[in-house]
Amino acid sequence: LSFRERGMQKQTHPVARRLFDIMEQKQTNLCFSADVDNFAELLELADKIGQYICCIKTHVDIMEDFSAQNIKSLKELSVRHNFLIFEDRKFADIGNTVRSQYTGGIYKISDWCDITNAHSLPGPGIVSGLKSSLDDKSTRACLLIAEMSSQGNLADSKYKQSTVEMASEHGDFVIGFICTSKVSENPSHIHFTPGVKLINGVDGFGQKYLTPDEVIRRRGSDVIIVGRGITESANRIKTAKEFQEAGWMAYNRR
Ligand code: UP6
Repeated sequence: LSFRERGMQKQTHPVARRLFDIMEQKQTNLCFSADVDNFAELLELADKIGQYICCIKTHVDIMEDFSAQNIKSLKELSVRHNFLIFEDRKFADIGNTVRSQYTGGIYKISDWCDITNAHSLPGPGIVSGLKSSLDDKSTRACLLIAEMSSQGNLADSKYKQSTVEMASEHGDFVIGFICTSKVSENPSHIHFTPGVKLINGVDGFGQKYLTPDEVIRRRGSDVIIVGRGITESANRIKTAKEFQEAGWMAYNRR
């Protein structure tokens, strides 16, 4: 099924539907992992490469200058260039705690991010806790971390399977997975894969890199997450376009 057809499935969550729409409209399955430490750089990148991405992924707790105003500016860019905002918070605590972490503190993540993510390790209470804080579940969504890209991670096949079951029980909030290959046969689930570069490799801390073609065409994932492949390149804009083209070509070949 194409992204468009998957967006039209009955059980597809509104946020997933929007993402499928954006991907088809802009012909991109590139999620840019904006792992920089200041908003001037993040906003400039979002503006310059916004046309090539379906989603921007943030780590709000690595920013030196977080403010509501800076988030408002990012939000404006996401509207102008039509991409979603995904806060890679990787929640991992009991439901009652993640509920406060999602809505409270200085970041108030649930106010501004379309998508966030959570480890399935604590059990389904983590999803219920996150969900319970939302007045309108149709505007916010979550990915469960079924697999990781790092060497030696502890997510085995049983863990992965249980994560998929957990997602299926919470279709009103969980729209897909962080994973290294397709884990669910449900067409409304979206698969996001980090650890992507134009050539295979590994960084100094066990991060494993695969190519867009391997991830999308061979392993059946949907969205490539690219950080340093773009941020460390000499020409970030041109490189972002290269990843967009490589990801989209792999999707078309599939
Ligand atoms: N990320 C992974 N692997 C996972 C889950 N998340 O790399 O299993 C996140 C990292 C980083 C990004 O936190 O923000 O994806 C990958 O960045 P990179 O392309 O620079 O390696």
